[in-house]
Amino acid sequence: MAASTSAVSAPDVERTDLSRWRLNSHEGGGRHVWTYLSHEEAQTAEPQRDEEKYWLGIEVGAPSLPRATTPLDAARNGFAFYRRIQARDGHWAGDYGGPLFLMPGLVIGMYATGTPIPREWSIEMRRYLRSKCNEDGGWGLHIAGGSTVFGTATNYVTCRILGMAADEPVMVKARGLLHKLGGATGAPAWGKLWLAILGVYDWEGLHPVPPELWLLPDAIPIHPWRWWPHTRMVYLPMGYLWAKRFSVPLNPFLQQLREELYTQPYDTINWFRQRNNVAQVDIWAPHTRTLEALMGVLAGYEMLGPVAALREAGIRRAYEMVVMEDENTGYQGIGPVNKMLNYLVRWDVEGPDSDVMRQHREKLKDFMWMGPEGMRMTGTNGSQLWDTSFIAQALVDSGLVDDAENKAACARVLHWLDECQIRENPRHHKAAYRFATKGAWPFSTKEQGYTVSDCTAEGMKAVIMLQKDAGLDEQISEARLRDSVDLLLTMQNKSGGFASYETINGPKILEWINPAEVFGDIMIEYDYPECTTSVVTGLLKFKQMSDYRAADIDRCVKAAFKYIMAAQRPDGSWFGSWAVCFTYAMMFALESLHLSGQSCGNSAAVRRACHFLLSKQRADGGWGEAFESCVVGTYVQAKTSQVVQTSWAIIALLHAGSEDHEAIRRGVRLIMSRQQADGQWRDEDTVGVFNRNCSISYPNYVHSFTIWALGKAHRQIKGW
Ligand code: LAN
Repeated sequence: MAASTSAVSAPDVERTDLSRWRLNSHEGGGRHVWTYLSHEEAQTAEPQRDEEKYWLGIEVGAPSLPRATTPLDAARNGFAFYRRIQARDGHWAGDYGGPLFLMPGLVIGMYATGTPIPREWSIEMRRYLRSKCNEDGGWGLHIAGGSTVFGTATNYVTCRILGMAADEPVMVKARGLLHKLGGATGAPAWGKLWLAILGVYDWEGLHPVPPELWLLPDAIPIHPWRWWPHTRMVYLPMGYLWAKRFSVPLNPFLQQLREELYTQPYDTINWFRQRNNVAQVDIWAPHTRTLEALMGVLAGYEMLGPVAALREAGIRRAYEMVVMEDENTGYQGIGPVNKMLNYLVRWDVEGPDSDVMRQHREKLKDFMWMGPEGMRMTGTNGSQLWDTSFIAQALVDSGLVDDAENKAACARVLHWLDECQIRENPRHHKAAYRFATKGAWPFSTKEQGYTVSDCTAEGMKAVIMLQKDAGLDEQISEARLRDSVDLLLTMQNKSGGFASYETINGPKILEWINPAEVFGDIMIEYDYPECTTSVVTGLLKFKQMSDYRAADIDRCVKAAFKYIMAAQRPDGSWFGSWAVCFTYAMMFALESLHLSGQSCGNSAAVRRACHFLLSKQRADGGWGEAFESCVVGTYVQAKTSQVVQTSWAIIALLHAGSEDHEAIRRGVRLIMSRQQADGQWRDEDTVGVFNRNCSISYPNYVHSFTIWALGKAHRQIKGW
């Protein structure tokens, strides 16, 4: 399970000088670009700011604060530290790493297109990969996961491209494990894809991804526009690359890799038979009979020879859609996977010296995060809006917004939220099957530009709380908030629930043809309790300040509550999809029930929820839930209590109006006991998750939710 970190401190591992890294997040808009100064530049450059030091793991040297005796004092100390690491433009930056299947796409994509990899990146990516290698020598799908063929095969070739020799002990061990797992032939589809692009896996070993799918009439229930945006945006460029059988031409290095990756000579592998060969350790969502039957039909079509005109039209259509996606997202893509696949498509068509590739190259930087153990590729270009809107709400809810020393920080937050709101629909809107964006807040930056239901709601809540509740000078007019409300009201599903990026547009049976064996529930959108709750609370917050569309809001909220109640499990819990796990979802669900007037005093559902949460409290007063909860679907205790989950549980119990104040106090005491003298809390276990099976880091949660829980507890419970 646990990744070994021994390599980080090994003296012989090459590393850069951490004091020469700078984070240029001052350009506005929240863009993150880490740059490495030359020796000369470092002599005259501004000294590193606390923000940079903090994220690089260099001691910030913040002074010790007077010991907190009440939760509010502890929250105050917490923010005294946290505001030191606020970005100059007002948001909070952070490491959004965790998945280990992203950097291979970057490195293979750069290699395939001859894009030079900066030396400092290469050194630090190697250091990162060494540090995330499991004890058995392999890599997992993510930093908290056991070794898989996907993780090991793709990160193995990544290390090799980055210059690590085949006979280095780390490589020898990784190769040994890979062979023990059956070799790279058993990589899941997305692993096969990257290896095929590199020219070290035969395209014959991949199931077809015909771009002709994009030529189907929109009304067909399986048309890709109906898929979850991440999935359709990954399969779009994949279709192009598959149809073209895009591969790096064979060279002696790749020849050598072909020898290293398999347990038998490359030329003797029966590639066609590998299509359904996926190593057992990798499988989360096994192929269904329906998928295999469909793939059989597609394989037959390929054997007969596809209709050339159709194939050409499919390729052209996929390319046009890739162009629209690039232009809609400032060359970021919706995420790092389609970013790199689009990168290859555009290079293939437009060539390396085009303006398009110049822009694409520039935006590679947005996904590269430098941290204490090296450089990683992140799950999106950051989590800027998400983190900033939580701390904004925490500051208002706790009253810390009124402290004189926090005024400037709060004003900067509001200014950033103002800049981050998306004011127009996408440039290519209907043509690119994009959901409307006017009035939205995104998850990361305005430039990335995708609407997310809960991000829009949390962004809107943060603005209303800062402007109305805390009385900061208005930056965002009511008209602009009305745009957000209009947008949210169009995002509701028939069930009453809300999904992530858009409404549910496809049938559930699409999941039967989920071809990505490593992730579950990725084919279509689903209702999520977390997203639904955020939207409900956002709309109700808005209703407190305006009559605009009050009847529509009421109708929407009523239907949403029906969904939230129906999603509660008999044991009183809610299952969370975007962080670990029940504790997270319960915080959201109980917030919305609170707003509907339900509390322990008058609602059996809320009492059941509290009972569930209280039954999970640990002897030390804290809560700690393991990542495995998301995978197995039942509550699994972590090894130790975690401050973030303890904060979520406290916030949930406070929303519920739990009368067990002693339980809340014990939780509060645990959080306070873990606070450092300078006010900060140290990072603990990874709490983010996606697609049921992959962990992702939210290192800002340890600041925002602790401050929030302490401030809220102080306000709601008397006699500290
Ligand atoms: C995210 C991160 C944020 C998350 C919340 C806002 C928390 C959630 O409530 C809605 C869904 C959303 C926006 C979300 C969706 C999936 C993402 C984008 C991620 C978990 C971050 C990384 C992940 C993305 C799919 C990673 C790339 C992998 C692929 C399978 C393409």
